[in-house]
Amino acid sequence: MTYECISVAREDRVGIVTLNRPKILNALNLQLVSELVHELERLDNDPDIGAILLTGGDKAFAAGADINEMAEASAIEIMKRDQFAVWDRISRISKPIVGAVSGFALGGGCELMMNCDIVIASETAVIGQPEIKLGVMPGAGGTQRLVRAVGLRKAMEMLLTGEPISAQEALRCGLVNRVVPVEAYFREALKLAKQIAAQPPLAVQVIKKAALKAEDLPLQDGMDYERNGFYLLLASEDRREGMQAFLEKRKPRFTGN
Ligand code: DAK
Repeated sequence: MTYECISVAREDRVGIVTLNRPKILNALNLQLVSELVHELERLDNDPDIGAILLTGGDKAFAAGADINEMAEASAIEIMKRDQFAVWDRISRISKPIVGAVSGFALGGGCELMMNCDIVIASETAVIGQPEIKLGVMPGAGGTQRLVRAVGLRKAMEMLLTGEPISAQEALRCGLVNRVVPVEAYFREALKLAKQIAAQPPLAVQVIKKAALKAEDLPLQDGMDYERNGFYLLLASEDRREGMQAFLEKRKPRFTGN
C-alpha cells in the first residue's frame, strides 16, 4: 500500500506512522486522515505488531484540520462526508499508540495527540485548541478529552482563548507524559513503544481497554469490567508462560495466545 500523506515503517514489533505534509505543517486533510485510519487499522490487525508509534515532524506534529479544505465546505457537505466516523475509528484502535510530538499540535492535531495513549513531547511542542479564533469549535473530541485530561478550568481557558500552551505547561497539567529535548523525543517514544510491544499482547490490549473505560464508567462498573478482563487473561497461554517463566527464573516467551 502506498500513501501520499503519511509514511510508514516498522522496527521490531512497533509500527511507525509519520504524518507527512511538512509544507503545510501536517495539516490534516481528508486524504491524510483516511490514510491514517487505514494504516492504524492495518497495524491493529497485524499480529506481528505490538504497539504503534504516531509522529509528525520536528516543526509540527499537526497544525490542525486543513483550513483550505474546511473554508468553503458547507455544514451539509461536512455532515455528508461523515468525517466524525473516521475519527471515531481512530479512538477504537485496540493496540497502544505512543505519540511522539514536536512543534505544533493544534486543533485536530491536539485532538489526534489526545487519542494517543502515552505522549512523549519535545520541549518545542506548542499545544492548543485554536478553533475559536476561526469562529468554530473543536469537532473531534477537543472539548471532551481536554477537560478529562487537564480538568475543567485549564481546558476552559485553552478552549475559550484559543491560546496554546508550552510543552512544560502540558507536562504540568498532565496532557503529556514526558518532555525531552527535540533531538530525543522520537528515540524516547520508540524506546517506550518497543518496551510495550514486548509485553504479552492480550494483556496489553485488555489493560488499554479497561483503563479507557475508567473515563466513562462509575467506579464499581469499572471494577466489574476490570474483573472480567482479569478472568479472561487467566485463561490465556501467556499467563501460564509468564508465571512459569518467573518460577523458572527465565525470560518469558509470549505468543499472544
Ligand atoms: N491548514 C492549512 N494550512 C495550514 C494550516 C492548517 N491548519 N496550518 C498551517 N498551514 C500552512 C500555512 O498556511 C502556510 O502555508 P503557505 O503560506 O506556506 O502556503 C504553511 O502551513 C506554514 O505556516 P505558517 O507560515 O503560518 O507558519 P508559522 O510558523 O508562521 O505559524 C502556525 C504556524 C501553526 C501558528 C500557523 O500556521 C497557524 O496558526 N495555523 C493554523 C492553526 C489552526 O488554526 N489550527 C486549527 C484548525 S481548525 C472535524 C475534525 C477536526 C476538526 C474539525 C472538524 N470533524 C471530524 C468534522 C479540527 C479543526 C481544526 O483543527
